[in-house]
Parts: sequence; C-alpha cells; structure tokens
Amino acid sequence: MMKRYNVDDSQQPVRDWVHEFGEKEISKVFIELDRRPEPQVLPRDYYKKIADAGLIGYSMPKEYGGGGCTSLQYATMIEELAFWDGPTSLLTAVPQLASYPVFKFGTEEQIKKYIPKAAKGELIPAFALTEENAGSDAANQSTCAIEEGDNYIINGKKHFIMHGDVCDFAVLFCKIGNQEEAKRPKISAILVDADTPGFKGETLQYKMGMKAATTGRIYLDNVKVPKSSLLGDVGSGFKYAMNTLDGARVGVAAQGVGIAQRALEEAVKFANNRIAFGAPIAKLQAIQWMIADMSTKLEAARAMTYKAAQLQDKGARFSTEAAQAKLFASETAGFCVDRSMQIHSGYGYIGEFSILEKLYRDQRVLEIYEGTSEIQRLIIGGTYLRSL
Ligand code: COS
Repeated sequence: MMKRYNVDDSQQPVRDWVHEFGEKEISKVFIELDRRPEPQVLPRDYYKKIADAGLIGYSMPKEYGGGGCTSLQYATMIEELAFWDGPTSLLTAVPQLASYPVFKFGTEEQIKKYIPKAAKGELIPAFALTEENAGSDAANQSTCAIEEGDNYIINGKKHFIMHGDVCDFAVLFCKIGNQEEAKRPKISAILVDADTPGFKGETLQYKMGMKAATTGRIYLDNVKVPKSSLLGDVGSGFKYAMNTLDGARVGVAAQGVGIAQRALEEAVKFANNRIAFGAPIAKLQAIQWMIADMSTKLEAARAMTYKAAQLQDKGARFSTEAAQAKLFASETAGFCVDRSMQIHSGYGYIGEFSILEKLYRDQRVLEIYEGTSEIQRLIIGGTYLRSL
C-alpha cells in the first residue's frame, strides 16, 4: 500500500482502522457481491458487520450512539473504504447522508427514535429527494402532502433513491399543500416509516456498478403520518436537502480519491511485473507519464477533498469547495481508472485477471449521483460570477 498524505494527525488512525477492516472483511466478499445475479439484494449480514465495526454510525453524534467524527475523519474513512471497495463505501455513506438531516434539524424525540438504531445498523434510512422530473432540478417536486387534521396524507413517487427499496424510514422531501399557484413550490421534509400503509419500495435492476448498495423507487399512496413527523420547519426542506448534499459531496469526492488511489496502485503493481520487449513495462516512458499524470491528479483531488472537509469542520459555508472537490475527484477517478485499464490492456478489460473492469463500472456513477458534474459546474460558476 502506498503512503497517503494526511493534513492532520487525526487521519492515520482512521486509515489503519479501515485497512484492518478491509483486509479482514471486505477483501473476502467484494468480488462475490459484485457478481451476484439480478435482482440485487442488500447484503444485510455484511451491512450489520459494517455497522458493528462502527463505520455506519461514525459521523452520527456520540450522545446518540454514533462516533462523533469530524468531516475530515469521515472523508478519510470513505476514501479508505472506497480503496478497498466502492460499493462498501456507498453502503456506509448512504445511511450517514440520510441520517444527517435528522440529527441536524430534527427534534430530540425524532433523533432519539431514529439515530441510535440507524448507527447500529438496526434501522436503514433513505434520503428521498429525487423524482422522475426532479433530479438536477431538485426543487421541482411533485410528491405532495395534504394536511388532514393532525396528519399529513402523502402521495407521490420517488426515484433513484439509494436504499429506497430496503429502508426502514425515509427523510422524504415534498410539497405541503398543492401549491398550484407557486412558480417554485416550497419544499418540506417529513420523516416517514416504511411500514406505514401505502409506502412501497422497489429495487431498480441492472445497475452498472456499485451493486451491493441497492437503488430503489418509492411509491407513496395515501401514506398517513402524524404532523409531528415534520422535520424542522415547513418550507425549509430544500435548504436542508442542499445542506445535506454539500456534506454528501465531500463523501463522493472521497470515494473518487479512494478509487483513483486503487487504480494507481494496481497500475504500478502491474507495470512493474508485466514484461514486454524484454523488460517490465514500467521502464517505458509512455507508462511513466501515465503514472505521473494519475498520481498528480490524485494528489490534487485529495487536497481539494480535505480542504472542503476542513471548511465543513470549521462551520463555514463550503458548498463551492464541496462541489469543486466532487467534480474534480470524480473526474480524476474516471481518468485514473481509464489510464490504469490502458496500462493493464486486456488484463484490465477482462475481470478474470484484475479488478479494473469492476473499478470502471463502480466509478462511473460518481459523476452522476449527489449532483452531476454539470450541476457542480453550475454551482461553482455561479459562486465565482457573483463574487466581484
Ligand atoms: N445550503 C443551504 N442553502 C442553500 C444551498 C446550500 N448548499 N444551496 C441553495 N440554498 C438555498 C439558496 O440560498 C436559496 O435560498 P433563498 O431562496 O433563501 O435565497 C434556495 O436554497 C434556492 O437556491 P437556488 O436558487 O440556488 O436553487 P436552484 O433551484 O436554482 O438550484 C441547484 C440549485 C441546481 C444547485 C440544486 O437544485 C441542486 O443541487 N441540484 C442537484 C440535486 C442533486 O444533487 N441531486 C442528487 C441526488 S439527491 S441524493
């Protein structure tokens, strides 16, 4: 394993912890999990193992059973998990992303109900924002809650929801009241238990990569929840969602760094061992340049990821830095996996010989989920254009 750059002393213990878990647990199962036939099923025993190791509750508050880590430590954990296996990092990140609005904006009662069990892996949360026509345009929500006495009656459909098929509860973003007159509906967040009548999850099939962490669709058909399930204030849901996504984007950036690191290490090992023209291909300048470009981009992505995490830890607004880190690190993962595959050539393209083919499929979504690269550019461009 190559030595990693740390910006402070809190990171190395996290790397060592994940490395031990990776060697002991992830390395045994990650190929098998990727190659299971459809339909994908959440590997519940494995999920529990990850939770028991403290990885799922790591960013949740200590007083509610979590690890109370900093954003920098969280990014380091996700990076190292993604080095071992992208889907395992995603299985770990999704519950933390989905729990964040609960412990950040929820009441004491709501936090107590959900967070300790989510941290232990006993309740699986989902962050239900995206709809068929509300992906990049996240505010364009159709799902609607209507007030009826002390309850909300919710109807709608959510789409591309990580763990939406298997969740025990969802942080559901929707309009309250029809708001037909409004140009932009005011979005709210409501906590919905998955065993409420009318709530149905479904697994999306034939996903390209990141298979062990399942993606779903949620149908809401006259789902009745008490008004006490409202999270925070009516109409503040969009800001809660955007705030949550800022942190989630640091996590995706960290996944990019981890996958890029793995691609680089696989390339170096291969280049030093593969003999062509009578010597290891590492002796060829064409290969050396690829390694140089991969490692340079990787280190830049790493520095940007830690910068965004450190800003989050300081309590500063970090939306732009998170978008920059996510954009650059996800594109870097794509670049490094592609170059590593080129170095491996046929040994990269065919999964019998290396994990490059799997890395290729796993990394592709980094430029899509938690806001596409185009959305990140829109956020970044907007900030700079408003800055003078
Ligand atoms: N944190 C806190 N508040 C934020 C915010 C953030 N990161 N981003 C925006 N807001 C606030 C704005 O300040 C604004 O508030 P006011 O109305 O009080 O001024 C409000 O939210 C609306 O912001 P904006 O006008 O910028 O929203 P837009 O609808 O134009 O779009 C984008 C914003 C495109 C950036 C947003 O819709 C987005 O991120 N889309 C991608 C969603 C996504 O990542 N989906 C992936 C899957 S979800 S798991």
